[in-house]
Amino acid sequence: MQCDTVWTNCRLLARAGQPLIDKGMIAAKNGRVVYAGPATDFDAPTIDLGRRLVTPGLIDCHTHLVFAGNRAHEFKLRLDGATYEEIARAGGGILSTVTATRAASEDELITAALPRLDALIASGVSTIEIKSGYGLTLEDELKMLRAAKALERRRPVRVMTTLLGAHALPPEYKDRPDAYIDAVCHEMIPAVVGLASAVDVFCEGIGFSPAQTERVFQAAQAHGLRVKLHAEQLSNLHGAALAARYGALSADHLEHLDADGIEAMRDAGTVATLLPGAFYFMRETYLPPIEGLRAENVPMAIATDCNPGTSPLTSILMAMNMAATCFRLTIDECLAGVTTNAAQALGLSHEIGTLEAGKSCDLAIWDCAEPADLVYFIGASPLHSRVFQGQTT
Ligand code: DI6
Ligand code: FE
Repeated sequence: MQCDTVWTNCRLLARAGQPLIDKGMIAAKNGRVVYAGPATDFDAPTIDLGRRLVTPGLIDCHTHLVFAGNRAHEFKLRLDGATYEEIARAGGGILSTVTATRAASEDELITAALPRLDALIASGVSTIEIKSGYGLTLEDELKMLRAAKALERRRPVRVMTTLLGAHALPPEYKDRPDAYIDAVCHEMIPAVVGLASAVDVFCEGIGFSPAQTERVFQAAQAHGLRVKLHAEQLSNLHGAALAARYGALSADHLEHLDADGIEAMRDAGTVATLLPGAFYFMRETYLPPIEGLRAENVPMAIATDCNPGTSPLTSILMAMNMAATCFRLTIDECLAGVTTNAAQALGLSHEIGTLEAGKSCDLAIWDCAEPADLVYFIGASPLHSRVFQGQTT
């Protein structure tokens, strides 16, 4: 079998949940895996990994990484007792980040995002999803999506972009949410074809209604775009069931998800993306129905939800630790949450998420021996090195 690089002498986790291969090896050609399994003979330049643990490159399948400014001042207000909703209704919250992001140039947005991206890469990430949603005008949403895509040219990472024009009601459309949804459907969605691969909505009391969400989904599908949803985060609007009806890639947050929603997601193959960083940072107490999702074999993904308001989190390892500690996910579920299931939440199961022949050769090489170590440690990242599309970076 032809290959141009071999990595050997490692403890290999080719797929989360599968047994660790103690004497593992990965061979690649032109950036794609041709073999991943027990060590065998290959005639190609070989890199000895010194018994280190190797996993697929990790995937952060839900972030709002591109934004200007920060909201530490609001964090202080919440520590003093204010609620997220109160701050939002007083014109702060998402809209304060909108003001800063509108005032920033595309280059300034890229510069501001790079340190956050570098932190995620240092925690093992090789693929990241980045949403717009802090522009709320056609020009500023496009600016955000271009800045997100530009990060792929600045760092060895794969960026999937999602339009989240329906994130909050901009001041220009105060008291006219349906008119704003018209703009999202007729101006933004047609304009992002080729720049974004999915469309998302914040379906919530302080966001948009299920009826408005459905209009956005219909426009997205009419333009060949997949859909995702911020659903059941603060209340139960049955958004997850609606998203499943439209074949959504994922429904995300889900603290207030009910049994009907779980069944709808099961039947549609919609991934449940858990965002423990927002649960922790917002000091939520309402737990997502993990047992119900587990019982119905709904794939569970884990992401940082990196954003300035509810989850200023820049470590996918920390997100796994929180999912285990706060939501009681198992070690295998945590690893599947940032590999196999996260790939499915991005519609990329054919390309990433496991190490098998034909897929992109994205490796995370760790200074530890056991997968549990990646979930157990809080703080420093044990990442030793990484390979992206077959290239050591
Ligand atoms: N839910 C969230 O937690 C974030 N967006 C959303 O729809 C919050 C975004 C922010 O507060 O900036
Ligand atoms: Fe989010």
